[in-house]
Amino acid sequence: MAIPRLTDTERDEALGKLPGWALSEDGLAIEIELEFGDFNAAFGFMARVALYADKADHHPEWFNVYNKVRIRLTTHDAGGLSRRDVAMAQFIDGIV
Ligand code: HBI
Repeated sequence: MAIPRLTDTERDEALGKLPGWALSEDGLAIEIELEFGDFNAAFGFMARVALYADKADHHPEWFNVYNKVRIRLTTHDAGGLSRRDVAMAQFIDGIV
């Protein structure tokens, strides 16, 4: 489904309200690294994000080792950042 890519202004405005998130080197994604108490907490977090992703039909690119989770959000259909990435980042910020 076609979804518009954020303009640079929209992107910068969104990033300003997403503490801890950074623009990727290639400018196509936002990224964060999260640290939890242990693997159980990290995986529980990932399970919650997975349920959100399934409902939103928008999926993160992520890496987990023990209590650390690295997340990259981008919208493949938009060829960069879209409002779906901002919404997912806001959801994530709300549950950590
Ligand atoms: N997730 N991050 C991301 N980007 C997409 O473009 C995307 C997705 N999940 C599902 C999905 N697209 C499909 O539903 C179609 O829109 C391609």
